[in-house]
Amino acid sequence: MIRTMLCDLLGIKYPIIQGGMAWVATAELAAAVSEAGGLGVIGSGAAPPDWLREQLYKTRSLTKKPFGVNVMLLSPYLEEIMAILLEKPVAVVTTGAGNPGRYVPALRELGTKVIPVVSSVALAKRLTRSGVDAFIAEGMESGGHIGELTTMALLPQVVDAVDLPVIAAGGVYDGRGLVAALALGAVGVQMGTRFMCAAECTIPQKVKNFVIKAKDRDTAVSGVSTGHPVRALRNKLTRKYEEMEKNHAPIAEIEELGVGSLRLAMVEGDIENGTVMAGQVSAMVNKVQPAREIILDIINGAESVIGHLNEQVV
Ligand code: TUI
Repeated sequence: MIRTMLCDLLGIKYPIIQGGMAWVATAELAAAVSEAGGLGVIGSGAAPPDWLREQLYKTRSLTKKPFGVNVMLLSPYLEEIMAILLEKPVAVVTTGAGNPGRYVPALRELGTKVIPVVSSVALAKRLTRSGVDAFIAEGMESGGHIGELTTMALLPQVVDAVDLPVIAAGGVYDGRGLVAALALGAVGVQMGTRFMCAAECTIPQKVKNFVIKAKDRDTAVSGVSTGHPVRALRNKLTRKYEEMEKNHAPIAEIEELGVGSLRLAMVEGDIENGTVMAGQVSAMVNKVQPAREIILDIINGAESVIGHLNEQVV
């Protein structure tokens, strides 16, 4: 049994947080992860407020355990999304793609733990002053919107720079990843890609199969030239990005490619023309499993790794 202070901070059994993936992390997945002893997280992405209200209602009907909501700070509905989270507080709010500073006091006032995802030391340092509860240090192995540093380099730097608990994200798949994160000073992990293939995850089977089929070099980073790098599984759309970026197409034209493309993949199941955001560990995902099985595999794996570490050093 692997427990850390993160378990006490969030009221969960295992130090595992599910990534708040837009269009992927719905009530069904979040509730299943929370029921299994991790922290399930609804990914509100750029979804309208009514969608979030419905997901919150559904999650609360499926679990009485703590769960969270990820707020994507570039959402066109940001103010309305925050208003919902202030009206009916959740245990945890994670944030991505920006600085949540001005929302922190009101959320904390209601007892909501605020955990921003950071991809740089500078942002983590800036945010310590706004009163957040912990950080998720996310390396560029992750799927979706990413920074420049790898988890291996970023995580210990964030751990050294701040006095708050740090959770590792990016490149974590199993017990080995959890133990590695703990060794680098993290108190737990956040995992997205592996939970895409949870049985309870509502994305089309076609998308799950695409992740399962992926090999080590099958993700690509698009949008570096626009300042919004995104990692996704290689397909017709990422090849189009590559072509346009090579030809120095206007930034607006490149950004246009991405509009609506995440929904196209994750809801419509169009794995060629949509953006199938997924991390580098896609290659390790080889089957669909219930969320509970995923979590127990990670925890049992981590225990076994810890047990064998001493024998490994000769
Ligand atoms: O946010 C993510 N991953 C995401 S968000 C997303 S949806 C999206 N929609 C439109 C454009 C881009 C993405 C898909 N995947 N991960 C957490 C994360 N946050 N990674 C990097 C950051 C980040 C980046 C810049 C956080 C803060 C930041 O700058 C803030 C500042 O003020 O300096």
